[in-house]
Amino acid sequence: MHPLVERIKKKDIRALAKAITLVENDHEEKLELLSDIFAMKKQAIYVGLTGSPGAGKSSLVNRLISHVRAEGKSVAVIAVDPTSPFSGGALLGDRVRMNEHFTDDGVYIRSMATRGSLGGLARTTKDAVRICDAYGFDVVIVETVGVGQSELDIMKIVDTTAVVLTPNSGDVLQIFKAGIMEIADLFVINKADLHGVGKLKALLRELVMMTMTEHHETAIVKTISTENKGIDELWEKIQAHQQFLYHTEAGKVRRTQQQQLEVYELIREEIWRDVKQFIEARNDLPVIDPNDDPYMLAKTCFEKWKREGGTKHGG
Ligand SMILES: Nc1nc2c(ncn2[C@@H]2O[C@H](COP(=O)(O)OP(=O)(O)O)[C@@H](O)[C@H]2O)c(=O)[nH]1
Ligand SMILES: [Mg+2]
Repeated sequence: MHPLVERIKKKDIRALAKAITLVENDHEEKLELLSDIFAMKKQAIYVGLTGSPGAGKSSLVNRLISHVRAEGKSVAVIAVDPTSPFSGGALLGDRVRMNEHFTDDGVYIRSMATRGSLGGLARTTKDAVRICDAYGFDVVIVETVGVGQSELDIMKIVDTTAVVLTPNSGDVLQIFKAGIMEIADLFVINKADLHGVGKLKALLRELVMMTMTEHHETAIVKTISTENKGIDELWEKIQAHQQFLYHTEAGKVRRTQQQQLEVYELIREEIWRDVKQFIEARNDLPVIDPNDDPYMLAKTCFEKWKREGGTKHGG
């Protein structure tokens, strides 16, 4: 077993932080470590909160932490910002909003940004979520700033995705265009103290009806995070969705499909790593002139790699 995993087993929080950094840096021990981590999988609930900047995600996470802690459960939060190459930036505000929980042993908060990992931010975030699960956190919350495709990728890593909207923000059209309907497991109308709540709810209800499957109806919850309202219902709906995923046949089918997709993604990452090493080991970089045909060069490289059996055999 990897030494960091041994330490995580003994509830060493510094080892948890180190393990996430190791994964972020694409360390060569990554897959071995993550495989040990996967074997330690517990029963954590994986929740994602996504939405536009300023929708109130961090405020909601802060309230959810308190709610879940009151039930005696521990919580890890991973705040992801795909727009920022560094940790910090927009996340600084999040740190302020979750400040009261920083001294609580039952709470772990970590920021992640685009820096690092070959597999991309979504991949690294999923690995970080699993590390938190292995450590023994009961709930793992991922907060992401919504920006199109990377938002969609990041949503795929949790079990239950809540899309946070606010009245009169115009986000609904965006959601419909970006294909978020298919990925949203529940909608949160935050800032329900503002005008336009009824209109937004009616619109969402229509969209939900249009895209509803026979297995699970996407819930719509109203919250006012500044007044701590609606948080209990939000938590209830999250748990109801978990119930669907883990205790129904349709939920099992969905989880199986997700796991298959993940294996394909990991294979893609491994192949890419190997092809790149193969090319670099030969100092056989494909583009010499900016006018070179990228299609033919990619094809030639890939075929050479296949013919020579990758880095292991070709050297
Ligand atoms: N009126 C109102 N403001 C809120 C509510 N929830 C959050 N806010 C405010 O919205 C701003 C952005 O909140 P934040 O949690 O940082 O949003 P995030 O960018 O989605 O994480 C802050 O000034 C919050 O105080 C709410 O329910 N009602
Ligand atoms: Mg935030």
